[in-house]
Amino acid sequence: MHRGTASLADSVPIENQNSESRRNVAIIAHVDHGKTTLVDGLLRQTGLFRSGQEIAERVMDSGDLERERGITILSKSTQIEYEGTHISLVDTPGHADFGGEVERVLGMVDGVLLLVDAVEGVMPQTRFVVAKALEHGLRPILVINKIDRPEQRANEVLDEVFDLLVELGASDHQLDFPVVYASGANGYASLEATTPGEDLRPLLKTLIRETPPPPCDPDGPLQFQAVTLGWDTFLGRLVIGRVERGNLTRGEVVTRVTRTGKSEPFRITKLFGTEGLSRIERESARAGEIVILAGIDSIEVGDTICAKDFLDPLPRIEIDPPTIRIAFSANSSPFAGKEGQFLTSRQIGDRLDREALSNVSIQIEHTANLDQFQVAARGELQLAILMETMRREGYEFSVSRPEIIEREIDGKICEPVEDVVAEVPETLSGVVLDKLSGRRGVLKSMNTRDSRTQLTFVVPSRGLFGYRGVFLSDTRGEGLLYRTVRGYEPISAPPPRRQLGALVATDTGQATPYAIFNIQERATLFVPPGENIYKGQIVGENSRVGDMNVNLIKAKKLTNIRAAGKDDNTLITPHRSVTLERALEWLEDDELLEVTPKSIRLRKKIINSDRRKG
Ligand SMILES: Nc1nc2c(ncn2[C@@H]2O[C@H](COP(=O)(O)OP(=O)(O)OP(=O)(O)O)[C@@H](O)[C@H]2O)c(=O)[nH]1
Ligand SMILES: [Mg+2]
Repeated sequence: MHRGTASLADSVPIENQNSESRRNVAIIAHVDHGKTTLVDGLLRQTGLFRSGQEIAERVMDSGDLERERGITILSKSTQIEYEGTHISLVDTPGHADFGGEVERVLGMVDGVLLLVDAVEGVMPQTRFVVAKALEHGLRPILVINKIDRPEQRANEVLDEVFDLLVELGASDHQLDFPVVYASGANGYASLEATTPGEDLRPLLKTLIRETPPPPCDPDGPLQFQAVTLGWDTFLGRLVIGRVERGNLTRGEVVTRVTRTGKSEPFRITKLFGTEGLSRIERESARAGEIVILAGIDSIEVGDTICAKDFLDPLPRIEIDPPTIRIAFSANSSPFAGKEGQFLTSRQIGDRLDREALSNVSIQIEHTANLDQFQVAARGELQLAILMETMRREGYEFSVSRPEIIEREIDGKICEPVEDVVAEVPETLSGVVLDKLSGRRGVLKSMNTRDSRTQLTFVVPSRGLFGYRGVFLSDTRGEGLLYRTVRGYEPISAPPPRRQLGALVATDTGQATPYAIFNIQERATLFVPPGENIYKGQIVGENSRVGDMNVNLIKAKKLTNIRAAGKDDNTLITPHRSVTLERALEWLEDDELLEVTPKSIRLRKKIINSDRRKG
């Protein structure tokens, strides 16, 4: 099974190494600052891509949705070897909704590479990941990345990071962090901002020198915490984590300790380490190593695996609570059951429960209504990814409008508030300022460089509901918007409502070009001509306040009306297709989002227009 390269073939078997020659490091940063690309560079540098081997970009982004969207969703680890030191690298997501993925892996590393883009500098999620690293007592190695960019401003970025650490209460030791300047994409690093390096060795050397080896007691009784769960068709459930104490041996009987303190013995049937992109079978692993084991199906992230005669569970993994909640139920639309494979509430509930076992930042509440499940998460994107994953697996369901989760702090009801950074062409800064101020945003700073303006705000999560769509259209796709939950503050005002009404179909049938043509001046359509629609379905957005009922299947003889793209004589405006993220932001309380493997439709909860008010 060994698929390593020459440099690895000569090395000492991993089993025989002591913890001095081992480092466990997580790579953390704001979204897009280059974490996954840097891992490619490090794999290449240490020879784990064989020469001539065709490798995809960003190999750690191995999930389908990660590849399609070009973002990291799950934390994943790989191992490289450099001059006799084995380094486990944990790549983490930078998007705020997946912050729980960063939190859950920090317990198994002894150092972090904090990447900061040499142009963008400190961003909201930089602050979040630094705060979490400091809480874990870690001292970051600052990697000012993308130093190849001509507009780089490494010196200012270094000051920004220093100020951030001071603000977050870092210790003197943490403030004395090492700095490396790098270009992950070009595969070089340097200790000087002004001299580009030749390769990534300066970074590897700094990493090995500045990261402590894992604390390690190989002779004590076994302790191993499940940090990630995976699945393999042949092996079943895979459990990934770090051996905190003692040894793990294949074939050994060990005990799992659950959240409630219950214990369950099982036999370790397989044990693996990772080398580059391959899984390497192992006989044993010792304290300090990150490994994968099989042999137990029912396990939850945070459970400890202990020696069978010495139960000593580690503290559960603590992460920030979810901020939004949504209700999942079986699809009850007139088109229900036509496109999905798993339809019943029971199937949906089981699938959601399974998600919560492996995804620490998702919580499922079964409600008094047996057909409805409240799913709590860290943001709309996280929910959209869960929904997309389920529909690809064949599930069909409906969801309600997300709601913000309030918390009581010191007797006061509080709501989450977020750090928001909008980066837009200078001429558009006014409209962003107006709209966010109108949503209870407080402007913190505003800087213009090279005719791009960066505005930073603190805004309640509630106020941001539905804002992304508004921002995209206000900035015509030329703006960037980042948000990260910062904390909780007492509630100050009710949430804003959607400004524009829904266009609701009064009849079931096929949407006709004629009917669409007649309404398109007054609404933005969500469906193209020819689409099957049902009574009560939301087929567009009204251009005004208030809902509008419309007969979209009305036919009349077609003379000059043709579908878009067929002819110069285009009369039908292309429709705006419904995406999961935009739909979640758009929904109102009396509406539902219907999700099937083939379709995403919006509808009114009450199908009959005469029974709906307004
Ligand atoms: N100029 C330049 N661009 C880079 C560099 N490294 C990465 N990029 C680009 O930055 C973008 C994001 O890179 P990723 O490696 O996916 O960033 P990430 O931090 O893993 O992103 P998330 O996991 O989604 O948070 C891609 O378009 C890369 O091509 C670099 O060293 N220089
Ligand atoms: Mg990534």
